[in-house]
Amino acid sequence: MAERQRRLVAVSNRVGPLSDEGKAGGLAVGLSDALKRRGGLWFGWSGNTSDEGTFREAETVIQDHVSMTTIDMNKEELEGFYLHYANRSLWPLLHYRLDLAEFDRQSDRIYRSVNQRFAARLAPLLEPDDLVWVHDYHFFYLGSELRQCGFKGRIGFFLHIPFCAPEIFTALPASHDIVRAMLAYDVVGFQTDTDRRNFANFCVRELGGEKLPGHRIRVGDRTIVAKAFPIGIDATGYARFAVSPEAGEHEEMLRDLAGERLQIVGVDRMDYSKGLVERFKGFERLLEDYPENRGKVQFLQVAPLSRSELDAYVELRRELEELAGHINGRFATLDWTPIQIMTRGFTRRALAGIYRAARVCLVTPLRDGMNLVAKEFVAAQDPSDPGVLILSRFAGARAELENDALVVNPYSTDDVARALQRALTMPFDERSRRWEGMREAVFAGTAETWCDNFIGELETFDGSGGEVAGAPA
Ligand code: ADQ
Repeated sequence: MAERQRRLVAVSNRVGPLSDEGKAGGLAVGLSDALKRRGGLWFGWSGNTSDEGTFREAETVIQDHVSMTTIDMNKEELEGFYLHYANRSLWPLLHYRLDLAEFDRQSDRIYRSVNQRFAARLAPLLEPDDLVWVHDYHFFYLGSELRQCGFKGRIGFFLHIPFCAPEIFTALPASHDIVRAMLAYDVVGFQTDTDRRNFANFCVRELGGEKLPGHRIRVGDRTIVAKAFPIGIDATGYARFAVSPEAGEHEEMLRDLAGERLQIVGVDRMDYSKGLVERFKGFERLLEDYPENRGKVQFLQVAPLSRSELDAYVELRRELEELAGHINGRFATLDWTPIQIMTRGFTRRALAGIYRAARVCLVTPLRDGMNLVAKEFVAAQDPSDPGVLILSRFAGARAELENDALVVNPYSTDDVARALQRALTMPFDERSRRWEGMREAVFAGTAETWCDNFIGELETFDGSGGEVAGAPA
């Protein structure tokens, strides 16, 4: 198909790595596979600050048919755009944490201007028939800014994190401007149908729009597609990682360490959205309410530090370390440490080995767009001894895995403890049956199908693409 040859241009805050070995975040894992397959341009921030900031000359690295072009930010841009607006206003708000969200007009102004600067730098690199795919909450205004620069081609947007209920989103002073700007995209993708519905309801209730058949929304003279595209992993590749020598070494190390004990693992960036405090309390409740587990289980939480510049994250680390100390102090014996927390990164292969050594994986975020750890855990399991997934009802992954994971309310310590007990005592046949069900889902909805579905929707879009949407006031 000739249309398949259109160039893909991806835009995201962090670019790369394309390598399997990288300590990649969720977004990079999905996107790099698509770009490598199609070839294209990946545009974003260099990760560096310089005095010239977004005006400094771009750098381009070409690897595996992908050009990775990045620009700097200056200190003021980085602070206002990334640390403040993206991470202190949008991230907590969209994860339903209005209590942690801070709003100020200075960072709002800088966020808009960085979006405008990125669009101005990207626009000259675009061909009219490029498919531009913008990622995540850092770049809500980028599409509308590209339209202002005169780009009339297709632009899609995918939100990796939740889109909260309109009742919460309206607390953001710029909520109307942001959603109006999102209407400049042709296709807007969400992780789940709940997120899509929240967005559609905002358009209807706040902007007087209407829902049309075929996942379309009309606001004024703009009609766009808003649809759920649940992100997946490279399931086959991941299953291969899990049997690599490096994974084997890590699996063995953990099994040796555990001995006869059953291993519970959690793997999350250290972020308040991941429900780590509640999870630790759930584990403590397990040891309280089901004392037969004392000395028989051990819990490893891998939690690489993220955003350590922000107070909320420093506070979280302190609280977790204290809590782990408290649990160990209360239950440890000379030869048993119940809970261990590790803040270092692992390669994807090493992590796959850790998943494989686990009898139970705890994925209990208070909110999560999707949560790829849940899917990686499933893909990494040994069919002859598969582990059990305990999954939060508030993770996007629930939609695909709820039949066979043990679904919990992460706020309920009792619920988490009960699910842990059930998982630890689950007979092999049930473990195996549940794992087969989840495996099927993880192999059906992969990173590849996610990309193909989104790009397919963007390619076939026949709405009023190219018009300038209501520019933000
Ligand atoms: P994240 O919030 O980063 O992603 P998640 O989807 O779980 O959450 O992805 C984390 C990734 O980091 C996984 O691929 C995991 O293997 C990796 N990782 C975690 N700890 C690691 C460690 N110690 N060493 C190396 N790698 C580690 C955001 C959204 C999610 C959404 C993704 C993708 O918050 O909801 O699922 O984007 O869209």
